Amino acid sequence: ATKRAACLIGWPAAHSRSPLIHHYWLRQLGIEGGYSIEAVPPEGFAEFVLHLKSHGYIGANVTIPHKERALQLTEPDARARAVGAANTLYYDGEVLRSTNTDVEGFIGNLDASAPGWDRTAHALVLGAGGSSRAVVFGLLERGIGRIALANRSIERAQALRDLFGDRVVPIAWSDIPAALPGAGLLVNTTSLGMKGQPPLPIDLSALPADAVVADLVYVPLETDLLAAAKARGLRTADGLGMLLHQAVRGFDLWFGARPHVTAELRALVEADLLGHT
Ligand code: SKM
Repeated sequence: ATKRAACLIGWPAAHSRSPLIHHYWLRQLGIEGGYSIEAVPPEGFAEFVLHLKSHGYIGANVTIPHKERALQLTEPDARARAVGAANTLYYDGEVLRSTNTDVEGFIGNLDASAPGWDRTAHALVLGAGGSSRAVVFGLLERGIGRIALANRSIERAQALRDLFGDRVVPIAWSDIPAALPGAGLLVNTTSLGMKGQPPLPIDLSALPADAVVADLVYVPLETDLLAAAKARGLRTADGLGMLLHQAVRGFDLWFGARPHVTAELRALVEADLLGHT
């Protein structure tokens, strides 16, 4: 049998742990396949996607900064269209379709890490970029009452309100402290706290005692934000959990088997991250 392979297209892309995840599942399920990394700059992205098959791929994940552009170059499903970004591409015959699995990645990880989180009425989401769209879409779909959305440029937060409706309430970055006491769920979708970036300048002591804190950053595995939340005894959901959960449906679409996010897989990626950070 010929080896079927998918890839991650990003710029930069070398840091990704997706190959480790997909290779693990291929091995577990006894499927002959591959998953590689393709560092493709923005100016080369359209050509690469339009010829994905001739580059040897049956599908792809797409990451920063290509997720919005991917939507325009493929046949997106309703979810990718609603989120405004695609991260998973797959062929349906000759047609290259796309979807967004970041939504279920975020929500699936939150369900697994903090059962009952959805009983909260109010969330505070930091950042209004591509991953924030997936988070906001998922929270609204799960029935959250109100999302205070803080972004350093408030225009981008307002754009999400225009897209998703009045349950999204843009707030100024300087109003975060005032929003903390009412937030049952705090989500960081910015790159603050990532290795090489400054930490999020937020004091969590004003959050309710039963609040849940989620961070999309996974290098380092435990950001200062998550460490502070744990020190306060709050429940947390981390970026690695989201990365694992978003990978499931892509694997199924490409290789035809639904894999599982197991403790063993998580431990494997964790060990790799700790060895490299
Ligand atoms: O949406 C995901 C993408 O599918 C894979 C990825 C990665 O490998 O770093 C990150 C996210 O953007």
